[in-house]
Amino acid sequence: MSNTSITATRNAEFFNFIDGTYRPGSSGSTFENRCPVDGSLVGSIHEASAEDVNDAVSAAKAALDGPWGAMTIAERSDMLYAIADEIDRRSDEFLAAEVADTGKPVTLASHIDIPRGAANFRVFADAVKNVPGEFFDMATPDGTGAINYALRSPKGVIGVICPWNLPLLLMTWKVGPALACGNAVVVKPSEETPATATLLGEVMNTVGVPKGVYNVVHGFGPGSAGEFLTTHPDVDAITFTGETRTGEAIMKAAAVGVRDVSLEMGGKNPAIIFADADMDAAIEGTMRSVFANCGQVCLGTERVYVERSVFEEFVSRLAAEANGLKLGEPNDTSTQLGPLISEEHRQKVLSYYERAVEEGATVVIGGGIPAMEGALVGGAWVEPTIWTGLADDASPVTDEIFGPCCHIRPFDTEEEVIALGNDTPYGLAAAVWTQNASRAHRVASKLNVGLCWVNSWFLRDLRTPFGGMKASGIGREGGVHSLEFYTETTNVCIKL
Ligand code: NAD
Ligand code: 6OD
Repeated sequence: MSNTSITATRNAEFFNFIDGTYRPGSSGSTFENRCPVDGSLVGSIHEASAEDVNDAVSAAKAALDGPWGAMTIAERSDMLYAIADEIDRRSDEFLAAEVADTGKPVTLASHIDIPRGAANFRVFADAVKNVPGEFFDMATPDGTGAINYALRSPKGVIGVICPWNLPLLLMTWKVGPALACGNAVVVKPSEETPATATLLGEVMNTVGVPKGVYNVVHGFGPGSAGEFLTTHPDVDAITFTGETRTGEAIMKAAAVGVRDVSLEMGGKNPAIIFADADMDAAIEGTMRSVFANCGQVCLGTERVYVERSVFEEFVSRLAAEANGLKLGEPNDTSTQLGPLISEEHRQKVLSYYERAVEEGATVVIGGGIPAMEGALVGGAWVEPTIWTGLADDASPVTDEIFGPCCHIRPFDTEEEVIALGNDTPYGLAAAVWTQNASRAHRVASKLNVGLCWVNSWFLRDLRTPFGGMKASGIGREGGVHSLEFYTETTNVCIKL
């Protein structure tokens, strides 16, 4: 059963990857992985028991004392480049695996998910080599002085808990910097999307990453691998991406033993369109921010505020574009919109489609289940949907839905729209569309968000701080911010 190669498309078996070896869960428990395009079976996932998670954590701990812990930064950095190159070399397999798990169009996954999987290793390989150290020369009363310098060391074993919406991208966003800093990781992928994390184990073995440095345990959250990992006393820090509710549970678990957390969580992100915006660009950008990945992007827009003088024009243009979106098979390169991740998530999104009507929305487009054909009838499809006319406290305007939908509301003044934008428990991202640079700066500086795009959306420089305020998260990752989270610092003070 060891070192079993997975076939990423059908009848696959998704094993745990522990100490460099693929293995089933010790309890023998498995669960199904279904493709949301048509509900077909992708394969069977081997659930890790508490004992398996313990083995993974022990393997990670041992790796820190082995050859991995002895490597120089330059050697580790070279190894991260080798991982990235191998992902690129096997990008077709990663693409097939991601598409089978998520149903997202290949045109999206081949441009975003898979290349970013590789880039996340390269950027942190570079960062760790180039980050300067801290040094302070100090005077002392006896006149001889002292010098201070800060040493960085890995934090240890990092628990990496991942969601399903951008599985490889978001997992490597954590694993890349964690390994660059010399840590060992135990990854718990989402139960919906086991494939790319599992496949990455083969890459690690191919390029010679020492065993135990990268481990994968499969399962669910409470009472399963997620909880076993986050409550394990030998996990030194936990990095999490997912729902705010889950992040709260993980933060409680991390309090025992006072372990550090990095939490990237939900959002209810506004897009603000001023009348002086380049309207073509605003429509194109808002189409992406609302509908990309079928609305399942934490940074995506679900609240659109449009200056009153261009409100009607914006609504009708966005509706026309959204009506033209082509839903279909992921491998068809003309497909623009895939299904939601699962039937369970579809029920959640559809419940908001119903509530929007009950709470008084005008349904501009969509609002239901599209008429799919053939096998696709069994998939988790929903219509792209636009509403107007809801009150600011209506549930589709306040709750994160995570589907291909948005509410559009007119506004009159800059002050009003800043207040509307901030009227949410979340604080992840915003998009502001205006050609007035002073206004752009003023508004961006007053929105309580971790990321504010002006005249763009999801334009990413991986050296910049990424994360959310308020209920959207704790901490920032990206560039040196990741290095801060994944290392401990020791100040050495030498009296001269
Ligand atoms: P989720 O919180 O349901 O699950 C995420 C992971 O946590 C899964 O692996 C799950 O098994 C695990 N988990 C669940 N309960 C747990 C527990 N008690 N202990 C340990 N692990 C547990 O999130 P999801 O549905 O997979 O992803 C969608 C959510 O993720 C949305 O809210 C979205 O906004 C958010 N998200 C945020 C970002 C960001 O960068 N801020 C990025 C992507 C997704
Ligand atoms: O681009 C990234 O680094 C990142 N973490 C994106 C998150 C997208 C959320 O769905």
